Parts: sequence; C-alpha cells; structure tokens
Amino acid sequence: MIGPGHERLDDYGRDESPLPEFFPPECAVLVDSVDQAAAVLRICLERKVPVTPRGAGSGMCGGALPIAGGVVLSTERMKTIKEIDAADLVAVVEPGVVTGVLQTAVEEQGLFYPPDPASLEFCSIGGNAATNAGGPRAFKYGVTREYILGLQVVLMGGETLRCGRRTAKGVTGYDLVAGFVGTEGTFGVITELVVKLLPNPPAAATVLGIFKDSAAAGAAISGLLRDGLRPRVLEIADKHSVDMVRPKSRYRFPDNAGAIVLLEIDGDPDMMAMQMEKIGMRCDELGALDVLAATEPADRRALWEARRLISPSLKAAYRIKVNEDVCVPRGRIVEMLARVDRVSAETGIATAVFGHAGDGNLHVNLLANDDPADPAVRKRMWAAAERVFAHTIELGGTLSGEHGIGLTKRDYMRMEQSEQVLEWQRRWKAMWDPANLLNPGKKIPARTPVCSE
Ligand code: 2HG
Ligand code: ZN
Repeated sequence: MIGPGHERLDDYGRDESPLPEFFPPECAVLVDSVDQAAAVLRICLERKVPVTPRGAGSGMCGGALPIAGGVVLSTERMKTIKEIDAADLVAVVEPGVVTGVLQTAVEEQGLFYPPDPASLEFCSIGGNAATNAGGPRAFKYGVTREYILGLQVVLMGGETLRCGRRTAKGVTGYDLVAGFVGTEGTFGVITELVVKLLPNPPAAATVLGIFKDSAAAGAAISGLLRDGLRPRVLEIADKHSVDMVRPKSRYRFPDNAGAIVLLEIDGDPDMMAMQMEKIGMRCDELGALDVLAATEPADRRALWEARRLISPSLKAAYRIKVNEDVCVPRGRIVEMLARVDRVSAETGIATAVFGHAGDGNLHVNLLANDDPADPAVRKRMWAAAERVFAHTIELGGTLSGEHGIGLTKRDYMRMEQSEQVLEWQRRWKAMWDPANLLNPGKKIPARTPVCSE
C-alpha cells in the first residue's frame, strides 16, 4: 500500500489527460490477487470510501483519477499471462499485463492479438478492456471488445463474478462481458480476462502516401474506402504532426510531406506485391505526390515508431495538449478535416490532426504554450474543443472513438446523448454500484438538478 506522505502517492493522482491539476488519493493499494481486490472493495463499501480502479495510468480522459479522494485500487502488479492456448485460440491473462508484452508472447507461438493502442508499450490489457481501446489495426480487426471473451470482475462490496466464455461463439444469456468492457471502472474491477487470439498473418507490408495537404490525404482515404480496399491500417497525419516527429524519427519523411496516409496490409505473402501495387496505383490516381513501400521489418518498424512518436512529441513540445478523439462517419472525413481548420482559424489555436482516419477516428489536438493553470486559457482551449464536438455531432459523429469519456468529456455528453439515454445509463450503473462509490463522477454527467420555485 502507498499511504499518506509516501513520495509515490501523487503519481496515483495523475494520468495522461490534459488536466493541469492532480487529485491525490488518500492511499493507493497495489493488489496482487483477486482476493486482495475483493478485500479492498469489501472494506471500502463497509466504510463508504470511494474507490478508483487504475491500470497503467495511460488513459487520456481522466478515467483513473480519484476525483472523490479515497482509495486507488491499482492492478499494475497483476502481470501474469496464465495461459496461451493455440488450439482454443485464447489467452488467459491478469489485467496488469502490458498489451505489447502479450502481443509478443502470443506472436512467439504464431498467434496474433490485434488491438494495438499507440501506448501498447506501457498500457495494460485491463485498462484496454475498461476503455474498450482501439488503435490503428481496428480498421480491419476491430476494437478490444471484440477480443474479450470472458472476464472475472470484482464488484463494489467484494463479490466476485465470472462471466463470458472461452469458445469462439456463444449467445447464452445476456452479454455481461460486452456490458463491462468500456465502462471505465465504474461497474467493477477486472481481475482476469479471457482474450481471443487469431493466427498470426504470415506477412505484412506498410505503404506511405505523401500528399500536398490534409485535404488531399483525406480525399484519398475516402477514395480508397469507396474502392472497397481493406488494408489493416489506414492512418492520416497532417503536416504539423509529421513535422513534430521529423527530427526524432529514424524514418526520413520526404520534405514535401504536407500530410501522409499510412497503410498496412497483411496476409498471404504471394498476394502482397500485387496488393501493394494496386494500392500504390490508386494513391497515385488519388493525388499522391509520392508513394513509398516498406516491406523489411526494420523499415516498417521505423515507420511505426514515427507514427507512435506523434502523440509524445506533441506533448513534449506544447504545455497544453487538449487531445480529442472524435469519430465521424467515414463519408464525412474530408468535411471534418476542413471544419477543424476552421476552428483553428476562428480561435487562433494551433491544431495537429492525426489518427485512425479509415475509421473516421481523428485525434484532433488543440495546442498552446500558455500557462495551463490559467483559468482564461483553460476556458479558451475547452471552448475550442466544444466547437470540435459540435462539428462532429453535426456530421453524425461521436465524441470519443477510443479514448473514453472519463472526466474530461463527461460534461459534453449532453451534446450527443438525450437525457433519456443518460438516465438509462445511470440506472445501469446504479445496479452494479448502488452506493455510487466505484469511480464516482465519471463517464456520465450527474442528473440536472430540478429547480424548485
Ligand atoms: C494515438 O493513436 C493515441 O496515437 C494518442 O490514441 C492520440 O495523443 C493523441 O491525441
Ligand atoms: Zn489513437
């Protein structure tokens, strides 16, 4: 346990969200087992102490911040890969297993765990399930929810529940597993996961299209989608994003890169050359200034390293990085990119846009080097974010494609969802946690108080 006065306690009051303040808990309990997690949740219910579950702390929306004080229950020590079963195509893991570690372990056995959040080298599988994390490969393979077959969850009060299955299919009863995934630690604490695996694709190749600007890159993405091409990854990065990684990246981006489209294909090695040629030709027709292909693992790794460096590089360069991960219908990507430019021009706030454009999931980053604690600056930044949300919703999109709602987006939920929909979610939460002690104040806004005359 990390208690009051401990030098590490403050670490549990922060995550990767763009909030200047931190929320130190009264203590952090780093559990080693389901029994310990159950004991914490039992004692906390008895004493009416709020509990905030936490994985690796890599969340970007404040979902793991203990805003009500109390106890942080961290699963970071539960790091065991209990089983990798190549016949059943499943792995059984504890929640603290780092996602990249799981990927490497299954790949060593010729298997594949597709979800690949950009933070895969430090985020953990429990947090991925809690937020229903995505990543570039979600374009072909889907998000975390599609890979969680079974869960062990501890509820507030200490009751332990096993739900789900380890079979490929199953429709027995209501789908509690799908219900728990994405609830950002507000329903229960995940203590074990049964994850679905696939056979590892025999080959993969990466293609980089250089475009004059993000409008051209966005139009190319729409064109590729209309053609019915299904690469496993279809990413965009605008000029600002590319310029940020240029100096650090092993990959040397061409000077004329005003925006890039990054594609990856996988499958049969014999088909690879043909598919790459087809994609290259289409990129040319769709206005690419240049198309480069990387087939050697080292070159592909360098490209990926550059892509994964975008978010940390922006964070290092700007004191304020309000990063949204709005998602628009695929047909509206070009329009959304234009609207983000408009928000930047109207507010004078610099933006960088990159991310999983094939899914319509754009990481719109609002950037500034002002004092993050200045209330006026904060107001200005979040007013710009609100404009981005308004455009997203107008285009039929949603506030968050993969990062979650947590704390930072909670109060914007009403822009997208009706009071009726919010109320059903509150009832659902109350069923699992009637005392409202588990990660209180996250995910859904509180009821609007009714004014009395
Ligand atoms: C990514 O795809 C992450 O790199 C981070 O989801 C996004 O910093 C961001 O905006
Ligand atoms: Zn992302």
